[in-house]
Amino acid sequence: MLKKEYSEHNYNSISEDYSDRNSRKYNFTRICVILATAIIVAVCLFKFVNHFRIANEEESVIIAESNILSKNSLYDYNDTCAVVSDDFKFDCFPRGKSDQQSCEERNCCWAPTGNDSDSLVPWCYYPTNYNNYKVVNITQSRNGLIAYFNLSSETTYKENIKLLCMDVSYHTAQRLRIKIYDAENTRYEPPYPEIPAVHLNNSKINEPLVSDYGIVVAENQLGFAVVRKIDNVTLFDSRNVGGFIYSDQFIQISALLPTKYIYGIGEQRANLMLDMNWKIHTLFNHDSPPTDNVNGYGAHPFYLMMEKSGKSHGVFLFNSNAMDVVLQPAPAITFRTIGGILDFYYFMGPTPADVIAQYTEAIGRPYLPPYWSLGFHLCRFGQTLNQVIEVHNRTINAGIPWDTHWNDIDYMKNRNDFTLSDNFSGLPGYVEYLHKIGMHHVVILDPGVSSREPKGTYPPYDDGLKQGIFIKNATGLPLEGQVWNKDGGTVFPDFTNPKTVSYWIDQVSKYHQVVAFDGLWIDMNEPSNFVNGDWQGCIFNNSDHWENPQYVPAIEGGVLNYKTICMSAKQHSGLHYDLHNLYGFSEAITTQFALSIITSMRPLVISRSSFAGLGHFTGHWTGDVYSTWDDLKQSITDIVVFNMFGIPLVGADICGFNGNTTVELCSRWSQLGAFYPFSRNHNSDDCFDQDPVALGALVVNSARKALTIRYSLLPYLYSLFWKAQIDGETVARPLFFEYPSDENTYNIDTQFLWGPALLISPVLKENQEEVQIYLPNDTWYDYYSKIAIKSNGSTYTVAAPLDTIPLSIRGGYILPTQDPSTTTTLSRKNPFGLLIAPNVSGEAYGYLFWDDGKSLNVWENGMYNEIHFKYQSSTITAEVVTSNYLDERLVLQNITVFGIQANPTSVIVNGNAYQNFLYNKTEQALYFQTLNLDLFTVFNITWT
Ligand code: MIG
Repeated sequence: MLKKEYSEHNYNSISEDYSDRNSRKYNFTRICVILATAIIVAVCLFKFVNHFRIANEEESVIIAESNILSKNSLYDYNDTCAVVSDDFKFDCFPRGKSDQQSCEERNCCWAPTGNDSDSLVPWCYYPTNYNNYKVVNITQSRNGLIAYFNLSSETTYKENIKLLCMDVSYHTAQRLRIKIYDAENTRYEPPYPEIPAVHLNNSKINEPLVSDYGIVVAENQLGFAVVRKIDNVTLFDSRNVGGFIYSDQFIQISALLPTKYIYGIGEQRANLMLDMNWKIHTLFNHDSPPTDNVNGYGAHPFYLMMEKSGKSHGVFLFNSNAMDVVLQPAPAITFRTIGGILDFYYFMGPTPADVIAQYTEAIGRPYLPPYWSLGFHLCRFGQTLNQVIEVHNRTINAGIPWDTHWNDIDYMKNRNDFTLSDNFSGLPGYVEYLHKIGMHHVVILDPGVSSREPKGTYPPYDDGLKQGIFIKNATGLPLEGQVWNKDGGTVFPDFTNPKTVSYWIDQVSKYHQVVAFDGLWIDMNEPSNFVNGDWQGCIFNNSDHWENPQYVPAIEGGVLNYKTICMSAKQHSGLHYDLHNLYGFSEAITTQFALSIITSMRPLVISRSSFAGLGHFTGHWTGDVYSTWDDLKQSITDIVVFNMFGIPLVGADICGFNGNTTVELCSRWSQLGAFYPFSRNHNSDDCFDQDPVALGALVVNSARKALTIRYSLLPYLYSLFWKAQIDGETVARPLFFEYPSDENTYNIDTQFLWGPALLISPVLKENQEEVQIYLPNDTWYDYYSKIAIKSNGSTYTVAAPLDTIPLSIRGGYILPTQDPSTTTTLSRKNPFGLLIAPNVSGEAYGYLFWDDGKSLNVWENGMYNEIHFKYQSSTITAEVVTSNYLDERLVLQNITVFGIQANPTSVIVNGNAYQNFLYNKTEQALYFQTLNLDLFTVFNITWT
């Protein structure tokens, strides 16, 4: 039989890794392995009935065993329960208090360990043979294989799905999709992001499938494993671990993992390298200041894992329902979701950068932000227009580089969207002035629209009602909650409804005629609600089914509609129960689209709530962080993790949002914040002012110094955003992305990189004027002193005066720069420069992407320039790869070359002798300051 041939072929190539694990922990009877090298047989027959009938005796015995467990036979207990060591116990009673009886009623093992409060090990856990499905009928399909899971015993969870189809498809050589769904009934699947199904080959019969992964499934067993073929490492092994359950409102799958080096799974305040010690990450979008163990604003069921070999892979569960993701020391992971289907994507890397590129290829590459949005932003909640203008003047007078002034809900009348309060009547004039001096303006929008204004006075409500675009309750009327709107009622546009697109464009564009904002800040879009559910409660048919299902993930408040709208509310694309985690994402897509239509420019949109794929449309800020040293440090992890989530345009509120800052904290935060990809100082309404000038000379100096460096490096930063858009690279990244074989870097959460080359090592503690930094094996140059450190992977102490943030440049790279100015509008007119940092072989490479910084679709239209730079054998050359954006002359004026041991005797620029260079012996740096070269023309600079 064809099937068998595959099995045998593949068994050989992957058997080693799991067979020894099997002999230790699992009792496999037969292993049937399916993988690559396949002939395509596109038949998927529903032979399950047959298979069910011919189930062999051995199988029946296993089922019987698990049933008699509840009778607590000692033999069975030893065999299937006692053998499970603590770290491998998968929780069979994740909610409520279990005891022996209730545990054994679930056919699970009961073993109290320690006392209730200090032991995290589950007392009630699955036996090794917990097997309520059997895999049957594995067949090859055109791009992978199909198998069926047959329900063999009911669980305590209601409505177990009788027959599941597992559809394994080989998308690319590095992307594998495993979709497990109800074979007989349609279930909810998220409408976005739309993941393009690319396929490995167009499959000529007999053509081997070349892929980095293998998939292991076995007839009459449960689960599957994903294997990295090249070294036979099992990356995700769900075979016979935990309790695989697939019921209507409780879907659970567990898997053993190869290491504990796991990153991602957000949004939640957590360590960079996640804690495997029985940690639960709950993904259910929620308005709460980032707090340990509390579900955050966004949902990203994605993780990246480093393997022992330094290789890396990623896993994405494409599911938008509320879920718990549990990490335990085995190491193992459990996904527990209350709806939708299991739809896994595996990304094989092998580098962490590759994993993210493969992930964003699936969920959508990051969008290219407008150039001005990479400048500094200033904002606060709780200010009058007069105060806004005061802050404006003092910041300008202090010479702080700055591009965008923001306004919070203060500008609104009665805190209603698309209105202007009387004391902000001067706002349109102020925005006009900002534009005149080359600055920009962003306003906040909440998704909720006031529902209790007098009829005919508030078009956003009247129009929306007429167009029927608000989220509805069971009676078909708009669900009414309460957010900021002073008049006591709020309704929520349903952004999954196509009609809402024109509604939103209409409202935003009318308002744009009043205040000519350049970007939108979308807040409260979890969606947040000050009442639970609806003013009237969630009085819907069968309401418990949705509001209070059998299993509720470990969310704050304990009730799904806590501080949000009813789960039973109706949206165009389904029930809010399923769509909740997509609300902010759907608003972000619509808002981005509306602004592009209205302004015909690349918009800036910053969203608080997010889901996988948001970065294709907007940026994100990390919400209401506290003005504490702890949250200052946490922001580094948050920024690099959101880069892994494909949202590189991300930042935390500089100096902290909640609570008053201190001068020193705000000084250090201004330094670090100058290196957030999205750099904005923002503050709460109940705090004293924290714009740099308000806090005095130290903060002003710190902000000015760090932001001046930022502005000079913007061409480098912008080029990184180009690479993110084109190739899915991260912009801000942790050290291990660049040094995946250096285990020392795996847990460094106090330093991060811009691209491959700029290392940022901020001070994160009070009263410190030096900082310990880790420098991986490479040549590094101190940004200020230019002194080289040839590190073999060690920790160094570097000076960090109160107004200075330590920065290092990595040998081997060329960074494009531009003389800084007080706005990007001005700095974009300045001459360019290059910082050249040679590696041990005296070489360096770099590139510049440049366009007008604001048009839509520049990449698609090819309206940009791409220039590559090379330094080798004391010669600098440029290669113009693309030069379609010719509106501005780009002048290269300054070059600084680090690590030059001796003063050159002669320098030749484009064939002519050049005298005007400067050599600094202490710095070992060579300077050119008056090159006046055209960047579009190939040049050559060489010296001896
Ligand atoms: O309930 O608009 O996270 O940045 O200043 C608070 C007022 C509403 C929360 C946002 C914060 C913003 C604030 N908003």
